[in-house]
Amino acid sequence: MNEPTAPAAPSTPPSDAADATPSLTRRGFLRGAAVAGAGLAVAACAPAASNWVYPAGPTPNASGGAAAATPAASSTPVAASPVASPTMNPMGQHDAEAEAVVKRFLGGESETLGAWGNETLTPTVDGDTKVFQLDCSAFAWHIDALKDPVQAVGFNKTVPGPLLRVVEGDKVRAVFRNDLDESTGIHFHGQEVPNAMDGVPFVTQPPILPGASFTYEFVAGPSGSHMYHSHHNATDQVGRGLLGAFIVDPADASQRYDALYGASQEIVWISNDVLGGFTINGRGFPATRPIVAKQGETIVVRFMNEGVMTHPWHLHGMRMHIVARDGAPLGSAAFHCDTLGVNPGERWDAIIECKNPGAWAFHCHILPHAEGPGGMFGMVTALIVQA
Ligand SMILES: [Cu+2]
Repeated sequence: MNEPTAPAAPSTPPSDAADATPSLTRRGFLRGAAVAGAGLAVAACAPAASNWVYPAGPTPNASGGAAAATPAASSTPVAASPVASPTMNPMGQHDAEAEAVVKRFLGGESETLGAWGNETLTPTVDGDTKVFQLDCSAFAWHIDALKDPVQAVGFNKTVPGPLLRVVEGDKVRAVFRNDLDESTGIHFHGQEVPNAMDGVPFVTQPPILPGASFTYEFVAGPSGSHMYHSHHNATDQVGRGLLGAFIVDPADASQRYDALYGASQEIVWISNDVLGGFTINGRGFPATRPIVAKQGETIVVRFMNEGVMTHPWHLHGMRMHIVARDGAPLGSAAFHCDTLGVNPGERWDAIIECKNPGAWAFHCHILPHAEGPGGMFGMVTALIVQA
């Protein structure tokens, strides 16, 4: 199976965004998508042929602040014909801001911010054991190109941390060095580890003090989508980014998603709702990465929730086939949906047949997590299906 769509991550910081050289592949995709950009805006901002419009000029919420979108209470919502006519009000500030943020997204902002998380970390091999070296540290992290960076803590200086990938039954050794100014402890969420390897300070181990290291050793299993994260001062540490994906492929290759469903692309999708607001893989719209697929391609999305809130993920244009929860195949209980609630700590695997061409909004349907008076933000991306 192919790795996630990640192109080579440019290291250009946002201040040099104008000189950035985004992935040509992805930029090419996005240029193609720009043709469908109006479609995205329509899909995401429905009702496009609205029965209300903002008046021209600034609105009380035009700054895109946290105030809830209350179009009904805006000064003079105008009941307009659903059929456009020359007498309709011109686009207002809301429209202009919504359009501008979509243009930033389609212009490839996601590739101007430097490294992305979820890059697969290749282990070294010691005899029959796969060895991962991880460093916990604090660093500045950009949620998007315009906001000031946030002070993150994370593994190997990305949020999420590197993707750790092994095969069921592998012997795993993960060495965590703590370069934070506070202690930590690391838990492999979803793995049936020996108790001493469970990573909860004062329950199974002393905290990993600043400057110290701790080595976790276990046999990988069960298979599926799992996570690793801090289990010490976790509201703050996980909230600020000390988290990552731990994927255990089934030992029986016939049970992997490429073999079972013909999935040719895999997206790891880790949500968080503390560091810098509402994020997917450490970034908020319009700096989230689009998923780009060919028409007819089948992809798998591994949803993981490292935040403190439930997020119902909604895909426009196509249904998702939900085939596993917390790493466990659902078998005959697999189901189809277009909106999937993912609770904190849960992982759900979705197979998507990309059969409907276009640029499709893909977002959390708790609307204050995704769209406001300044347009879309936070937990929004798009599935771009190229015909
Ligand atoms: Cu949400």
